[in-house]
Amino acid sequence: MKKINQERRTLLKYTGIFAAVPFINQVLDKSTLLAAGLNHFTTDLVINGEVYTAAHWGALKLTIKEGKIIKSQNAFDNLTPNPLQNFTADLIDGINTNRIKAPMVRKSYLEKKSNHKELRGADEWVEISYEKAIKLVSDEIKRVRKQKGPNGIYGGSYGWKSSGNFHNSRTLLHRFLTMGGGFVGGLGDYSASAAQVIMPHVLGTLEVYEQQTSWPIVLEHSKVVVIWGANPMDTLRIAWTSTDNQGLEYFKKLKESGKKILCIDPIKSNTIEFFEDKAEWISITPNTDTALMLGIMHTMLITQKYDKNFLEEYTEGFEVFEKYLLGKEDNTPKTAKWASQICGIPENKIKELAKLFFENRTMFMAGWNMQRQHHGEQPHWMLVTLSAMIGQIGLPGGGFGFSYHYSNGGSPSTNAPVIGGISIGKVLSKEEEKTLMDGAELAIPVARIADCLLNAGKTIKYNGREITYPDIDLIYWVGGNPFVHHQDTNTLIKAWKKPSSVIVHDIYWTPTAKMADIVFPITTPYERNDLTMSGDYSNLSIYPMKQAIKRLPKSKHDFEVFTDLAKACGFEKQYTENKSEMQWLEEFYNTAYNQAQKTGITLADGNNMPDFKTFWKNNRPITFAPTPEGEEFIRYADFREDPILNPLGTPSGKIEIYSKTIEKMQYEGCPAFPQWIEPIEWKGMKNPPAEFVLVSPHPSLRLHSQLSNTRLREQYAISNREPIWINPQDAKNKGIKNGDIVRAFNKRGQILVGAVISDIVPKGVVRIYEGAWYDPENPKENNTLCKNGNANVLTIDLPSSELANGNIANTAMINIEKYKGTIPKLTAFTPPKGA
Ligand SMILES: Nc1nc2c(c(=O)[nH]1)N[C@H]1C(S)=C(S)[C@@H](COP(=O)(O)OP(=O)(O)OC[C@H]3O[C@@H](n4cnc5c(=O)[nH]c(N)nc54)[C@H](O)[C@@H]3O)O[C@H]1N2
Ligand SMILES: Nc1nc2c(c(=O)[nH]1)N[C@H]1C(S)=C(S)[C@@H](COP(=O)(O)OP(=O)(O)OC[C@H]3O[C@@H](n4cnc5c(=O)[nH]c(N)nc54)[C@H](O)[C@@H]3O)O[C@H]1N2
Ligand SMILES: [Mo]
Repeated sequence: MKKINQERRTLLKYTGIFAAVPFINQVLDKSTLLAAGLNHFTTDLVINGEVYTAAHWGALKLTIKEGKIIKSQNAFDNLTPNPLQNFTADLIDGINTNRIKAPMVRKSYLEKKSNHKELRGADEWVEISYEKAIKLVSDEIKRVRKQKGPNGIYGGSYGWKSSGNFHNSRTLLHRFLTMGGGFVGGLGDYSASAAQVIMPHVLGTLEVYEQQTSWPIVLEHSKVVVIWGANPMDTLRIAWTSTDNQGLEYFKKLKESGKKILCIDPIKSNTIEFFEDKAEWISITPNTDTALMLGIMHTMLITQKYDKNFLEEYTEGFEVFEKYLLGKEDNTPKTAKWASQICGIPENKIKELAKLFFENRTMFMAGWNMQRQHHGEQPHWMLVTLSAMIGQIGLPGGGFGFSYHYSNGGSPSTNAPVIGGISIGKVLSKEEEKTLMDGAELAIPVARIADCLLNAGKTIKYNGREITYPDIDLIYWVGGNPFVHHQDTNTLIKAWKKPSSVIVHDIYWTPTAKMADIVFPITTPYERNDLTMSGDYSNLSIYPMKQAIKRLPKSKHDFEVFTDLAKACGFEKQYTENKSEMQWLEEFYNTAYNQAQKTGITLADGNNMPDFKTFWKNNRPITFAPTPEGEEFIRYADFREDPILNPLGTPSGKIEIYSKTIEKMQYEGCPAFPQWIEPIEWKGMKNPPAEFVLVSPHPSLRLHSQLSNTRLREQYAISNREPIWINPQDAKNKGIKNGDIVRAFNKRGQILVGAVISDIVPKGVVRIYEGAWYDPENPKENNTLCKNGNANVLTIDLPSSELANGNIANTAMINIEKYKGTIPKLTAFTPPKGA
């Protein structure tokens, strides 16, 4: 444990030795001053020197020359390189300078043409003045509110936006829409919806967004580490706040630890490549993990190698599950052989795993891809059940963890004080507040957006209750890219044409911006001041995000746009609280600072936390030390020690292998205990609708669609398209060669991709990363070809089940063929006509 503190100190020593940065006083141009009328503050822009800022991909040191970013690197020189960190300069312009440069409106919308909705995504754009844009938007919001109430406005606005506790675009939108009288929001997320709804029934917590058994404990005690459907060496390049790299450093230690490491993944991911001969790759048929787990559990049961005491003392309902395992009712014992036929892993291997897991301290580190699937509620529930049979939950280095691959889960917690952030505020009018209280279900599951737009008034089931879709007439989206992230793009296009108005803020002409009616040009995070913490679970550091460069002349911060809209709607003062950007930041910082003063918490180097002025002037991350409790944290240790005194938050207080709550719901898609349920499309189905299973995991060289418009693209694009990985034998059968342009298609749509022939994908499976910008060949045509290769044109827009209504991006089958048509010019990164 001491070792880690030492390392932290070294890390700090490095930050300490950077040369002082020359600060040059510079008054910004008028456009950077707040619309709120607080125009006295000036800030310093470095013209030549270094500026520290941060992004989801970590703390950044930017080198500035004559007011331009010429270099971008990790702020901590001693950490594993993260390729996402070096392309900040490209983000200022984007490929083809695809920044939105001015407020713009779609021509037929501006002209109020009766067919204007049909032309979304296929129209010309017109620049308008900022004042006119504010008037157009505020008038339209007032109209919709008057006619439809808060139910007429969809502000769910799902998305990853940028880091920063102030310029937090989604929250800023919610603040504006809440104060104005409410809106329809989004429930859950695209990341872990299925798991985060099932887990509270099973364990009483979300599980996916919680601190894991600490890494030092894993490194000391686990004998076997199973990386189950996770690709941490890629997914830990980013964090929801900003990454501090700790996860990558720990996986490097795991590689050198000599432990038995297994990776269960259909594809030989970059993580598996990273482990080289230190890990064993077990390739599984996509969408069949629950079957594999059942095969392992059946083996444990019949060989009597499982922990009966644990099941008795700490779980509920194993007896029902046991009958299912043995096939008492369905006549199908879930034997290793049965599992093998479904999941493609040899029977003997399955038996071997059962023994290995039971006889050794085993930690399952599961990712989330397998719950972004049809019946995605089952795999994590099943893995908890498997862990319960093994009986190591709550022991050092045993059990399961659902967040080692995400935002540095397991990196030991500090007791750092936490900085504040912009809040969504309150509904201002009492009357509106009352309507909001009455209409208790003002949110829809995020991934049901297209279904909701297409079926106003339809009632769906959701986690034991019902939700009636509102009649949405206005969509307001900031900080997200639904025309990249949502499943079945062609259905989304139809749905998107329903409402009267679509308003989007973005930095770039993304496919979503192109599908809007009105767009506002937003600043990049490098053109504004902000603050963020790192270590979503550990609260390790506070990063300053200092403005690095002057902003584009007509661009605005989201905050400024909403301030002016609030002004037009009569609640500017409440929106801004009369505070400027720097005043907000000071307040957020002081929330932590005052706490540090009170409790005496110091930085990792023993120094006191600096006051805001000093912190801002120093322009360096500050780091706190993990606590001994943080380093020794074992998830569920207290429950294990005394399940009566420390019960779980489930109805029984125990781990619910059988849930009476779910039983009462009577859902077809989610029975009362975890099961193998055939997904709607998969390799082993009777009459597959297509030849190949499509796996669309998260991209190693982007964050979803973010960073697509940088030169990182040169490292992965094939013939200027998104790559598709194809097994050599499949490629041979189809006459496809490396670098060929391939048409991938199914009944939902068609895309062009560039072939990478490689045996990292098994036969019958192809991989296309999520996140390619949708680029329709002929936007006026239904089911037109996406020229850039957005996987979601091919995915299915169905809910995981009635329970969670999570997306099922990773359950889909497609066909592929060598593309023989004329190769269309890529326009994904070209601004639309008129812009
Ligand atoms: N097929 C498939 N699809 C998937 C997934 C999958 O596994 N497979 N995964 C899903 C998951 S888990 C997720 S989380 C989603 C991600 O989907 P998104 O979160 O929508 O993806 P991003 O590309 O991060 O979109 C962020 C957008 O915000 C913009 N932006 C950045 N900063 C600002 C700002 O300050 N202001 C404003 N106004 N805009 C800003 C960016 O330019 C970008 O357009 O995708 C989902 N889709
Ligand atoms: N670089 C980078 N990092 C990211 C993101 C990003 O876009 N880029 N996105 C972030 C976000 S928002 C999220 S939600 C997380 C996502 O985290 P995850 O959902 O865990 O990530 P994925 O890449 O979707 O999938 C992880 C692994 O599961 C494998 N897999 C696919 N299907 C199956 C299956 O049926 N069974 C098994 N056992 N394995 C399967 C994939 O091949 C992949 O290697 O990542 C985060 N980190
Ligand atoms: Mo996500």
